[in-house]
Amino acid sequence: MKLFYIPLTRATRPRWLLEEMGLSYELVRVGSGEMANKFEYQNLHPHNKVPVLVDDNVTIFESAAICSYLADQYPEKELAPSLNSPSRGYYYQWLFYAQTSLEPPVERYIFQVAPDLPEQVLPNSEHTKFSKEEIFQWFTKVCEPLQRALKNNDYLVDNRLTTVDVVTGGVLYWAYKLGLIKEETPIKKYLMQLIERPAFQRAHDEINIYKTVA
Ligand SMILES: N[C@@H](CCC(=O)N[C@@H](CS)C(=O)NCC(=O)O)C(=O)O
Repeated sequence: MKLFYIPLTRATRPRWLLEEMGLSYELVRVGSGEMANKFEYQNLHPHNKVPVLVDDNVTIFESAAICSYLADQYPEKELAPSLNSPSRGYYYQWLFYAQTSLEPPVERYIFQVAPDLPEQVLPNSEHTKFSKEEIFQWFTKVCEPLQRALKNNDYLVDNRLTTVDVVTGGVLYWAYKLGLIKEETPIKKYLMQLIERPAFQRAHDEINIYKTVA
């Protein structure tokens, strides 16, 4: 299995999950902005982005899709509720919430604090008109159901670690690094315990020597 990867990007999420699962995988480090020059790379990702997972004949892009695929391929790792259990509904709920509700204000905030990103990463059309304060309020509002869900629970589904915590934790880790999570809230407590996990630490160990895409 190969994971095409850039440190501290969304590619860290499937890497963290692979570490939680204890699977062996090859990390293929690609340089930011470099993929467009490697014509083979577009066969892997239509927008020349990371992550991409290549598992035998299967090539998948989209970080949350990769994570979901891995959880379903290895049910014995118990990182997703079984298909027909009621918990599966909550699992989908939080998975989609992380991608479609929680991540947008965090991404917008990155664009706000780093407006000089290269055009390929931050197209001119994406330059934000929101202030930092407006984005912070948007993020705080979006977090409300998460705060409630985590008030009396350590994890989002069945009170044990599932793939949804990796995807959500990945988004929240960005938010934390950007300074969007400061107050002592259920979300902060949840994130701090995720950060302490050895698999999280291994996935964020950027001193390994990576292969570069050929
Ligand atoms: N929704 C996609 C987003 C993929 C994406 O935007 N990847 C960024 C890193 S977080 C990337 O590859 N940027 C490098 C570049 O554009 O050169 C996912 O979750 O996989």
